Amino acid sequence: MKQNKRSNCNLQGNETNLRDKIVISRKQYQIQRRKRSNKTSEHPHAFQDHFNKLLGGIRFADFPYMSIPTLTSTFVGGEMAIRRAMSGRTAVVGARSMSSWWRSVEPAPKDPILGVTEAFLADPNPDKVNVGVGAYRDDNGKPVVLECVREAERRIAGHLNMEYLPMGGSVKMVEETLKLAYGVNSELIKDKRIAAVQALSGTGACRLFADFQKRFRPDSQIYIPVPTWANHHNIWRDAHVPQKTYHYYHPESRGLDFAAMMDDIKNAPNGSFFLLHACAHNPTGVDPSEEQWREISHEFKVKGHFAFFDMAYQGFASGDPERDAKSIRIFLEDGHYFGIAQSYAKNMGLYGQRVGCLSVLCEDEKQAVAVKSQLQQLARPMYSNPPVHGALIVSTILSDPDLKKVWLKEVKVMADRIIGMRTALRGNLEKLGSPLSWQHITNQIGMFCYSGLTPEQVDRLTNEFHIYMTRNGRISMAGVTTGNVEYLATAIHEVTKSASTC
Ligand code: KET
Repeated sequence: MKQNKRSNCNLQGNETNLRDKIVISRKQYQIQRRKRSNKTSEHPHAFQDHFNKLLGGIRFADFPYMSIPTLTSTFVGGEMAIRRAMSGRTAVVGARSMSSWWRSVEPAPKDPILGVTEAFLADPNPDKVNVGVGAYRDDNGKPVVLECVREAERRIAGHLNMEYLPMGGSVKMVEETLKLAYGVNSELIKDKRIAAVQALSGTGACRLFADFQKRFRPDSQIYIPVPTWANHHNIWRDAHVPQKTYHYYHPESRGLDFAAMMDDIKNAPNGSFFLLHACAHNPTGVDPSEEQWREISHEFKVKGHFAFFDMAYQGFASGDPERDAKSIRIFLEDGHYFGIAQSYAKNMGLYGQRVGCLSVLCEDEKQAVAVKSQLQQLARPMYSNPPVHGALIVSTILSDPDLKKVWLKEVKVMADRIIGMRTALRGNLEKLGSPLSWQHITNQIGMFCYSGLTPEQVDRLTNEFHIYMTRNGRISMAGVTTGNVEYLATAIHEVTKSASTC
């Protein structure tokens, strides 16, 4: 009884407090608003400074296919949303009604890649074509489950428990994954010099590394190629690592701007972090040659730079995962310490299983143990431990020599189908009498064709022909089939025939 009385009393007290708070907060809010409006001449400046700092070395001119709002949200979106939310909060302090919690939250801009799939799915047109997301389709346009994966699933079914994996994930899967990148007989693996954890596919591996970089090299920046996979910018932005860019693609020659890239590598402060695509560069389909990789590796050595390889397409460049690891092997020969993000989304078709690996090459076993323990500590509060099923599929396939052979054959089949579609797309465009050169379609490698189509031409393809692709003109060749290649070529010809260049 006594207890009740006291709590009633408290309740009334709380209500009075709340009313007081509302009155006070309104007054404070008005005072703050007045203060803010007096400061208007100073405020935009302060914000501009902060904004510039966040943008780091980003040059607006490097991203002609992104509108200023998209560019802004890509690089500083999270930061701006938080600022907006915080300024909104001032008005509701002490007067939290259920409806006011998220009033200041505005819709996030659509993802430039996954947003394309959303738009494609919403289109009822039966002739629609999706060459947006980098996901492999068979020649009937259907998603593929590899035979090696089906066999692994048969073996796994009902035989294993669903207990948590350790924070670092499946040891067996990680071990097999390291062999793919560092070599089957790598001494580094035997000497336990590689700190490696299972990651939530390639994205998770990049993010874990970005967080690790921020925690242990808090003043560092990351150099990112222009262009790159759009999500790289989001990942390092959300990890609060300032971004710089380096030259990569040369639009006129549709090849690598090697000289400018080397200049940027030379001009970066010693000991800088660089993000490199290990093979099948996304979105350009342009990779350095072996000789160029050697030069890059040499210059990294001279400058003491750290290379972080994103290897999301091992096997998709040449059809052979071993050959596609060449860039990494060159860096190994030169004695670098680097990091790698690996993914089984594409080369094993395990997109939704989210299975990948982050590895960091260390000086010795002791350092590797320390680094791994820190990677695990970063993972623990984020997702605790990674999912088990995809890891089991991968370790089942790679630890059985016969099943591994089946996988290698299937990777080659996927890569070859894409190469065939490159020839077919180019051939169809030439047959239509396109006045433009489409040689780059067959010169480029990997999953994508960086077509040179402008954002306006892409919009026409979508609006008039129901063809969906990213606005930077990237065509996912994995979505091109013998059934849609002619239609695609006709539509591309239609939107480009009056252009002097594509
Ligand atoms: N790196 C690169 C270069 C990359 O293209 C992707 C995916 C990833 C990492 C991440 O893949 P994950 O599924 O996390 O292992 N790219 C395709 C899909 C996407 O945007 O998420 C794409 O570019 O279409």
